Amino acid sequence: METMTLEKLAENFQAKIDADIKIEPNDWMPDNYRKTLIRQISQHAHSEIVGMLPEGNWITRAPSLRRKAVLLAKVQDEAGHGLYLYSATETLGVSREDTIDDLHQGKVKYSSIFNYPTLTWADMGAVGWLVDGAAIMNQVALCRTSYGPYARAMVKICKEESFHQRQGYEIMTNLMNGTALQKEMAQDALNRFWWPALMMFGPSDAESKHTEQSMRWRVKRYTNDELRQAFVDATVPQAELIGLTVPDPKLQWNEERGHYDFGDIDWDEFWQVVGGNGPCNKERIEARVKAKEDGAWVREAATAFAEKRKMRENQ
Ligand code: FAQ
Repeated sequence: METMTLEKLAENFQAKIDADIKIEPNDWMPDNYRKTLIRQISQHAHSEIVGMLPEGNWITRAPSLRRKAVLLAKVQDEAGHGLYLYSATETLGVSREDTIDDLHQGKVKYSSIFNYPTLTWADMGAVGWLVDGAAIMNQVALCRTSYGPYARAMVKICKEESFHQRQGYEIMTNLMNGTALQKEMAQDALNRFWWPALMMFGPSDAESKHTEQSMRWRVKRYTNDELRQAFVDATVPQAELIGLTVPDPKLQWNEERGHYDFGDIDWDEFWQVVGGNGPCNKERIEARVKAKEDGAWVREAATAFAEKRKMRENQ
């Protein structure tokens, strides 16, 4: 009897998904659907927050007041994205505190891309253009994901990511209109960020362990390889337009497929970075742990004030 009921619940759940009806926090959902969402949304939240570090590194060194204001606004937007996404994770029954502790203890992942250093000002261009560009490609699809709170968070996030991509491309365009040294700096940033940006979309479809089930649940609307291809197709003409060369000798337009063919991704590098051995993994986590420790007094003061007010109200 119990099994029958569960079967019926699962059947109704899948029927809702197939009819594109959003799943909301209080609806019945299979345990693994909940677990998949907690993993994906919390990883996404951590990526937004850890992702503030490589660009935050350049706020004090921005070359003009305008560029500083733009970069500051962008980095603050990423903090906001992290907060919406932690809230969306909480609707699935986990606490924000535990989720963040898992990150600090190295138990969970965040996007591989944020483990690469930002060495020059041109990296602010490459990150905005390529990293936010890749993020949008993935996140526009997630506006139609099956879990309501995640889908709704994505709508606002995508609007902001679009501004982020534009400001990055503007930096690259300005550098490509500049001196030989500035052009060289822009090309060097593209050389270093191109392949890691392609890795953001995750392992190839053949190696991706979650894609098949996540597509059935409409958590994901496109596969990793489909989104990676769409990103390459959209980005290569942008590079060419401003005189940049994509660092891939195998890159070629394939008339028959109507897509660019591109070279092999170094998956060993990807798994090394995901496994904690990228150039900046250690310092990124240390920076997050330090930020939490440094902010402890603020949380204590806020809680003490709230408790005092409660006591006064009860008097
Ligand atoms: N890095 O079976 P799949 C941004 C993990 S936001 C690290 O294919 P799935 C904005 C994966 O989690 C960037 N780990 O997994 C910004 C799984 O882990 P498990 C973040 C990765 O979930 C810009 C395992 O490998 N965006 O950048 C990566 O079906 C500038 C097997 O992989 C999102 O998180 C990776 N690149 O597909 C902020 C979007 N790829 O189970 C600041 C939402 C895969 O072993 C500055 N997430 N893994 O623990 C997704 O769409 C999906 O989770 C994928 C992966 C597509 C990332």
